Amino acid sequence: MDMDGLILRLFDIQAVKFGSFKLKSGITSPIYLDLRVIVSFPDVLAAVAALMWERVKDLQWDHLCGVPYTALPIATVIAVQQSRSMVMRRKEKKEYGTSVLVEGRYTAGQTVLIVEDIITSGASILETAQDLRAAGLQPLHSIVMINREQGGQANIEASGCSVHSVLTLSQVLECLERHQRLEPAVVGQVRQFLAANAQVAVPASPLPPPRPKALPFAQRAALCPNPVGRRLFEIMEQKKSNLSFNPDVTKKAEILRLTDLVGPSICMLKTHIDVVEDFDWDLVEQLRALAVKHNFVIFEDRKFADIGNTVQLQFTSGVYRIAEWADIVNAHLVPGPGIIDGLRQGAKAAGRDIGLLLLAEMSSKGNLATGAYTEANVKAALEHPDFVIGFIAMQGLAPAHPNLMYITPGVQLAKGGDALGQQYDTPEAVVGRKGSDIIQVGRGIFGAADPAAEAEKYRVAAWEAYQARVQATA
Ligand code: S5P
Repeated sequence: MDMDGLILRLFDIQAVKFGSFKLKSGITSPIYLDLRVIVSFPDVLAAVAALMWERVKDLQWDHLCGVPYTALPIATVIAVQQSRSMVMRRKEKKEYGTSVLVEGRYTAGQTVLIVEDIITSGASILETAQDLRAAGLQPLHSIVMINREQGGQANIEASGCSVHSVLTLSQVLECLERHQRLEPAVVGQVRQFLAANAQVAVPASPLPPPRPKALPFAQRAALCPNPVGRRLFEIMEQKKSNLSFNPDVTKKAEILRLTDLVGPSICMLKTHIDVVEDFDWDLVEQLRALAVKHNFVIFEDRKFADIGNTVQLQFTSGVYRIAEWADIVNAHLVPGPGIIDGLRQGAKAAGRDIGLLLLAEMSSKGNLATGAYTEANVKAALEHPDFVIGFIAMQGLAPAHPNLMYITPGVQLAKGGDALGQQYDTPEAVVGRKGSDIIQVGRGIFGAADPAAEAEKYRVAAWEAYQARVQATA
C-alpha cells in the first residue's frame, strides 16, 4: 500500500473524520483522527506498522514501547515483524502497592523507541516517557503515524526525545483534496484551524501520588489489634531488626545451633517443622527457650490450604500440635475465608495468642498469587483485623493500614535465584523501594561461612532501608 493508498483507506474506514470534535488537549477541531479502528483492518494495521518502521529502522534503541492503548497493537506488530523487543507501559495503576508501571524484561539505562498513533500537544508521549524514566529506561526516540502539527513535536523534543513521523495532517489533507474526497470549504476550514492552532500547550500533568507514609515500628505496634502483631512490632523496634531467619535444614541439632547463633540479630524465627527428620517435643521446647533468650517470635511456615474444619485439626493435632507453640502461622486463601475462621478457632482452643499471615504473593517464578487473588487476600485481612496480622508478599499492598505487616521471602544481598524457581531481590529493594517490612532469609544466612556475621549484615541492610523510608516519607 503506498502513502496515498493508505490515506484514502484511512478515510474510507473513518479513521479520518470531519465535523466538530473536542480533543484531549481541550481544543475543538474540525478534523478528527481515530486510529483505534485500524485493529479491525489487518491490511491497514500492517501498512501503518511497515511505514512507521521505514522511518526509524536506522535509529539505535533497545526496546519499543507503544503508548497505551491505540499504539499498543501497532508497536506489537512492529516488534513481531522486526523481531525486536517491546516493553509495555501500564496505564492504570493498581489501587494498592507499588505496582510495576513498565512490564517486560529490561535493565536500567536501556533505551526506548516510543510508538504513538497521533501527536497533538505531545502529552501522551510525555506521560509514557515519564513512566519509562521512572523505571530506569531512557526514552530516546518516538515515532508517530500522523503529526497534527500543533506543537507536539517541539514539546517532546524539548524533553530530550526525538520525534519522527510518517505523515503530517497537511499531507493527509492535501491527498484527500487531490483525490477529491473533500469539499473545498472543508479543506479551507481545516487549514484555517491548523494555522490558528500551531502551538498547543501541554496540559499540566497531575503530580504523582505521594509515597505512602512509613511509620516507625513502635507506632505501628500501637495500631495492632492482635497481641502477637503488637509484640512483633515492639521487638523489631527494641532489637532494631526487621530480619526473619529460616534455618531450612533437617536436623534438630543444626536448627538449634543456627538459631542460637543468629538469635541476637532477628525479630522472628521461621520454621518448617515438617522437614525435621529427628523432630521431638524437646526441639519445640528448646526453640521456645531460645525465643525467650533472644527475644524473637516463632513463625511456623505451614502454609495451611484446606477447608476450615481440616486446618483446625492440622493446626491443633497430629505430631506437631502447632497451635501449642507457634506465635504466627500462615495460610493460602484458596479455600476461601473459612480457612481464617478454622485457624482462629484452633488458636482459641489452644488458649494462646496467635497471629495469621496470608500468602498474598509469592517469590517463586510463575506463581499464581497475583492480581485479583492478591486483592482478595488484602480484603480478607481487612475483614479479620483481630487475627490476620499481615501478609507474605513481595511488596507493601495496603499502605493505608499500617497495622498490617509484610514479610518478604526471596531475599539475598545480591539479586539472583536458585535452580528451582526461587527469585532473590535485595533488602534495599524489598524494604526500601517496594514497601515491605520484614525480610525473610534462609540460605543467604545459613549457607554463609559465618552465619552470625552474615545475619548482622542482613539486619543492618533491612533496618537502614526501613529507616530511610520513614525519613523519606516523614
Ligand atoms: O513465596 C514464598 C513464600 C515463602 S514463606 N517464597 C518463599 O521462599 N517462602 C519461604 O521462604 C520458603 O519456604 C523458604 O523457607 C524461605 C526462603 O528461603 P531462602 O533459603 O530461599 O531464603
